[in-house]
Amino acid sequence: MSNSVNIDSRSAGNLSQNSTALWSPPSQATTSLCDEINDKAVVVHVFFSQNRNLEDLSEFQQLAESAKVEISQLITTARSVPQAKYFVGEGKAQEIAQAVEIHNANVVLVNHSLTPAQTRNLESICQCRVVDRTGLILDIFAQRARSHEGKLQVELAQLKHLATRLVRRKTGLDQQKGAVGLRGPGETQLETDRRLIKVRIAQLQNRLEKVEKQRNQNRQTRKKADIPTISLVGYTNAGKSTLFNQLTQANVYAADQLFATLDPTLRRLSIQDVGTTILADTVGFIRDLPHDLVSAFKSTLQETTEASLLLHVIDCADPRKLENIAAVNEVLTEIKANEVPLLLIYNKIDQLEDIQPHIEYDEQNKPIAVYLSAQSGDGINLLVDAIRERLKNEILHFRLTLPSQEGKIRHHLYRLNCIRKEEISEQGDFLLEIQIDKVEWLKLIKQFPKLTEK
Ligand SMILES: Nc1nc2c(ncn2[C@@H]2O[C@H](COP(=O)(O)OP(=O)(O)OP(=O)(O)O)[C@@H](O)[C@H]2O)c(=O)[nH]1
Ligand SMILES: [Mg+2]
Repeated sequence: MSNSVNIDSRSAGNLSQNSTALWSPPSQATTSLCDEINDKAVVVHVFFSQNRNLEDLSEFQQLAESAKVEISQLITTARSVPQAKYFVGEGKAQEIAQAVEIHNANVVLVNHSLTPAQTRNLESICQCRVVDRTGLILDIFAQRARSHEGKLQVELAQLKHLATRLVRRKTGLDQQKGAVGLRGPGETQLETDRRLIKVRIAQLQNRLEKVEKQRNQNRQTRKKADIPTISLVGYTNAGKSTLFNQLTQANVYAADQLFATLDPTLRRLSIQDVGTTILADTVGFIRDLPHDLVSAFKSTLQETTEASLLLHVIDCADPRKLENIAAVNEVLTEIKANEVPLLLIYNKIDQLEDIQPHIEYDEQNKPIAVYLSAQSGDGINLLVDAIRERLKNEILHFRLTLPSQEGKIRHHLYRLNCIRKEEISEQGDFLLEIQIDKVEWLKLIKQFPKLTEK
């Protein structure tokens, strides 16, 4: 049993054998052997347009290095569309297989999404594991997961990915399928694997729900105490953790590798005129972030969706700056955080000539972007000013009608000292004139969803 699952799970793209041991306890399920073993890889990239995007390739090399893989050879090719059998052409597939043999490599990394069949075909011609881009990203996450919750989330994402790739193999018992009817022995094996994966997925979801409850409770407590959360988001390696350390004098891990941060870290940050806030450092995003990962990380990403302000950190020295911004916006939309107020942080200005730290304002004089260097600290004071303005300055004025039975909400509004005038209608409703900080209002809406019905 474990044999067949292990073979298939390799095609799910896990480099580390341990992380594919489906039935081991969760504490070990995502530990990776890669800390000790250096996989030797042949890296494959296909250019699909005339204009060869070398940055995309170098990012993939960075991903491989971040997974602690040694690159033995890089093979590139150009095609107009993927080939059905191997993704690359037959001749190229043979060239890859030869490179594997020459370098004695034990894995082929392909910078694209492969179908299960393409993975299998390449594996059989190369006689080694084949891992696609999604598999590589999942593997890095497996190596980085430290917290209990992080490990559960990564294992869940791996299993969901695996579940979609668990397909019948061309060899062995499966071939008998036709001969013995629909439920041949091979099919039964496959069904068993599927069932076991389903059971494990349900178990993981159950455990995650419990951890999630605790996280929600903590967030509720912060909400009750009216503490706004500021969440750092951005492309991986943009400098979020470096900025987090600068702002909070913390010492979280920041490094020139992709996905250095996985578990969110929260610290108090005191801002004049705003009071105590919570700053959250979170996992970085990347182009084509596997959907299974986004959904598995839903609860940690919630720090982001429920923040009062997002700081979108951008490496402005990266030639793909605009594409990176678009990729981050895409994930923000996917996790429904695209309507949270946002401040753009153009980081690493020390790497560009002629840019001084400064704040950019919109027509209403609202700060929308800050240019700074998280590493040198230049412009950090401007960032604090901009955060203050963004969290302080948006005052809303409006009228609100509350039915008489909503005394609790009225009481709350009085406590916030935001009722400027009050009348009672003939029906006994409260007619209120409200003046309130936008951040406070957003928090109130979350606490009393009824308010949005008004
Ligand atoms: N030159 C320069 N380098 C910086 C600056 N800020 C961060 N870095 C470097 O960029 C690299 C990535 O920094 P991190 O803070 O780990 O980036 P991150 O966004 O947290 O990355 P992940 O956690 O991997 O998503 C590190 O090598 C930092 O030293 C900066 O202002 N200037
Ligand atoms: Mg980080």
